[in-house]
Amino acid sequence: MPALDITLTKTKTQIQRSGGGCGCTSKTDTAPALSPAMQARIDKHPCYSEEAHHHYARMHVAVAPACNIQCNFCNRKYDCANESRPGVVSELLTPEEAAHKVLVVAGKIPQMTVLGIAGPGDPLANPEKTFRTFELIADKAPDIKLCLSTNGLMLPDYVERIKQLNVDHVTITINMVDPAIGEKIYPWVHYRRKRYRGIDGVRILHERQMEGLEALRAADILCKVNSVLIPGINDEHLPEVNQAIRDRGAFLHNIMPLISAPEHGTYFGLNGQRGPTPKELKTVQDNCSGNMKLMRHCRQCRADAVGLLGEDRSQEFTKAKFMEMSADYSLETRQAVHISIEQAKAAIAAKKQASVARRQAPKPDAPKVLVAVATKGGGLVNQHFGHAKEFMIYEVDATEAKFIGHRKVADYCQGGYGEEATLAGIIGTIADCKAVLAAKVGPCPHQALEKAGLAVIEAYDVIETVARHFYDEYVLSA
Ligand code: CLF
Ligand code: SF4
Repeated sequence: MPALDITLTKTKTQIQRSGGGCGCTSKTDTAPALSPAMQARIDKHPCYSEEAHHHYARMHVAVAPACNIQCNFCNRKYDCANESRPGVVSELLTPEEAAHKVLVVAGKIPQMTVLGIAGPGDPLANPEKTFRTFELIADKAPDIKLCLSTNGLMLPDYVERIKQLNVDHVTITINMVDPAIGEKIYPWVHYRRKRYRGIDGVRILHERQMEGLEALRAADILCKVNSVLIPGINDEHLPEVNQAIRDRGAFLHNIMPLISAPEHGTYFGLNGQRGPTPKELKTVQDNCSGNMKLMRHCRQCRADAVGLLGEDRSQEFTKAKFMEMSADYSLETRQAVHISIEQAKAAIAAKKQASVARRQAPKPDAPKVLVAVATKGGGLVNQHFGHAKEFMIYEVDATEAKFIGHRKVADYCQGGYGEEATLAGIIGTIADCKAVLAAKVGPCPHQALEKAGLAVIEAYDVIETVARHFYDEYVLSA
């Protein structure tokens, strides 16, 4: 793969000020700087490194069907909602089928660097299948990082085995550190052949999660904590969770929105429990930022997800398809691809640096603004507006352009035609932004976006460079 040619081809600035910035008052994610050794551990993990997620992919294999707890946001027909979008069903695989699938995908998508087991139930409620899968992959594809996501109930029993297998990344979903709050989330827990209902079960879960977290720290395994934000139940409690996990050495906190559509048949979905708005999510994330790294780029993947975060290539690798494909894993080819990705990353970093160096001194009252970016990955503005299924949202101010999340949308251009209602929905989703940055925007959406007060920036370049360019003109035009 050649190094990326990063060229600003066209930047059209039709900046309309529509009253101040977004009024954001977010704290910066000021986690302590990482040592080079720690940086190397996350450099190619798309979930643990925001930068890596532009370039490197992950895949999951669905080998773990059983679960040992009940979450009120989960329906057992579907994948584990702690690490997946509810309402998604994955095809179950044996460890041998899973290992074959990994080798196939590793050959076809050499930028896939991480294999995660995240369901469809809890991986540690299915320890033999989970660990057998890891063993097979470690043996045949030693450059692939192994990753595990669990509700934490059985984690203390398996940390030693996890360490032996060289699994360096473990996620625990922790939604509370107060069992009284947990009672509203977990109706029962099945532990050592006994079912515990209500607060008795939640206490066991809480103690085991804390114990597991400390055991991971003692074993020097990187731990990410996922927390599902449930408005009215744990929204005000999550800063306490954040403090507790930080005290026990968690590396990263991922606060994800509850998804509770009634058609998914979950307890919350059927009882009218709503999920948070993007603004509510950001507020809680901001309240928890400042002392540890916060993940804001999670896509709540399926238990058989394949590809870059934000793209879903799982349908290219269904069981019927991958069992017919040959496993053409090649360590040499993969290493060559990774070298060219690292070269592209270095070129992007140099461009970002140059755009910062060229900037004029910011005005003291310069606002923060949000911009919506259409990207296919690579850290670039490089996608047509009409093809975007999500927009990455960056918050830009006088000092930085910071990724703060993504918003899913229906793609506007289906079969070459754009639907007016779809366009209105997209504009509604990004209405709090001041600009759309895309490789190309058709005349019709262009007009509609400007009418809604969004500047349209057409460019093909590093995201931060385009965002900064827009911002400088936006502020200057004030
Ligand atoms: Fe998978 Fe999870 Fe490992 Fe990543 S996902 S097991 S840490 S390789 Fe990532 Fe997907 Fe979010 Fe999970 S975007 S749902 S955080
Ligand atoms: Fe469902 Fe996952 Fe909770 Fe188990 S841990 S009940 S699979 S969401």
